[in-house]
Amino acid sequence: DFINLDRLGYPEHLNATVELVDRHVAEGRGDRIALVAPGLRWTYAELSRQINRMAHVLTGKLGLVPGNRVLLRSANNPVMVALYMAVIKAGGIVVAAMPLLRAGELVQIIDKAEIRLALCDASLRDEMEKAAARTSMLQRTVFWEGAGGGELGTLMQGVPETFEAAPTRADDPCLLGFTSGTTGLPKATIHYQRDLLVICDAYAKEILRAEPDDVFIGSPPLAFTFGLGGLVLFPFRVGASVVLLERASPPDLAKAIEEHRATICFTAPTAYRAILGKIDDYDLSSLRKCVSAGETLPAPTFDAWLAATGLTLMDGIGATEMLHIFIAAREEDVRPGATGRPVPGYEARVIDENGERCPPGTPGRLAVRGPIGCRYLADERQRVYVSNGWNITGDTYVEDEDGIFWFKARNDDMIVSSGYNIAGPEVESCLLAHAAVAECGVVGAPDGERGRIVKAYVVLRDGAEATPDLVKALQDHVKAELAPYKYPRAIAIVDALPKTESGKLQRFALRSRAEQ
Ligand code: 3SK
Repeated sequence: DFINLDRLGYPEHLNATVELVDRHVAEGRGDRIALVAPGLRWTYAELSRQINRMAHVLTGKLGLVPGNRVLLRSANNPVMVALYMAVIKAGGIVVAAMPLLRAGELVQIIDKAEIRLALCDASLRDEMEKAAARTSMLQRTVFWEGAGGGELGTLMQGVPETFEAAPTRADDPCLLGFTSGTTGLPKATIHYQRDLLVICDAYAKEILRAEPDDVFIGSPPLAFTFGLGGLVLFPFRVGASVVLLERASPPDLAKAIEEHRATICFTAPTAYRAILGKIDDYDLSSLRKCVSAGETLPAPTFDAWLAATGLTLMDGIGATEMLHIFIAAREEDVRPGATGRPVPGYEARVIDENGERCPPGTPGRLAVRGPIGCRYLADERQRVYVSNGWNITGDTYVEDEDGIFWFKARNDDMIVSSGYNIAGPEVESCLLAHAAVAECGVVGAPDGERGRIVKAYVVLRDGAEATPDLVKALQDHVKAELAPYKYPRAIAIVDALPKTESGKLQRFALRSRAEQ
């Protein structure tokens, strides 16, 4: 069944911040805790006041008008959350950039989304300033420090604590989610005010069944829509609280679960595996739900987590294009190793090359449709992603006789490692810029800890020597040019790469070599 949006009662005019934050204050829940971070606890009332002051700064001193796009860049902290909500309340469009992105990657986003205003945590100043110097598009960058200092803090002084929300419509854009695309050329996916509520009312209410007393925690960055949903929208929709971690390595995450008695955790299988390795060091007994997404969840990880904690990992697959999870496992209906069933409101099927539905048990391309679909910003790749109203996600799946969906493989050049999507060709272009590299091919290789790792096959230029120092230099080169999680953790120096007769790299041959 599709979710009938009329039945859900979304009005023609709505503002997601009003629904997610201000509603709690208006209905007498303002003193409940919304955000927890080191040394800070903001109630919904305090969060609402912060958002209002930021919205005044945005629309007054910084000249934002509805429809303007605003870049936000920070680790997961309260100011980042409040700014997200403030831009949306003011009718602007948030473009959140991962904190690890390098200047070149930021410039691509700024130019593509035509961003004139950026707000950035001062701890990420260097790459932001480098980016600003490389594009004439960006007119103004405001930095903030800690929980409200720096230039933003100065701008917020003496500003009113109430703000009338922009009269946004349910179908006004409020978010551009960037995804790197298989070639590394980023694509922006447009999401509307209503979409932010739809994912709560579909996944969070129907599958997660969160409660106001829940304490959410997790590791995905807020710039990744997995993190935005799990660590902002879902808790806010039910008036629960969220613990924000700027550093969320698996030990940090496990320690924080214990310290804050967190009840719902969002992270990727890699993190669950790493925590399992030291499970006796932590008291995780407060947890009642653990969501796993961003990469495939192997059955052994599921089994080990169940044995160690008594909890079923709730697997799910989502996409930035679809905003959040569209196939998921309910706790009471889990098949280890399977992703699950379509989230209520979504339909999924496995199709063959001609777009026909495959019989149960036959692998094919995953096609999905529902209340949210892909709308790329001015990008030809829209035609590839959406066909006959179905979103073709780029995954190979099998649907079994019971309507359960089982992941088989990605059918493009994306490498999913520790929950990050990494475009092989982007890493190739970066390596090719190094003086020692003549040719290269980059694919995913299986890895017990991270699911997959980035593996580069490199042909060296004459005169370059295959030494451990050179391998390290190549890795450092990628870390300096691209977000560090993209660097090749394995590099094989080879004499030649497999090619077609016309000289094209045969990535499938490298992929199968990497599997061995
Ligand atoms: O499965 C994913 O990678 C994903 C992407 C975007 C939003 C949510 C999820 C789980």
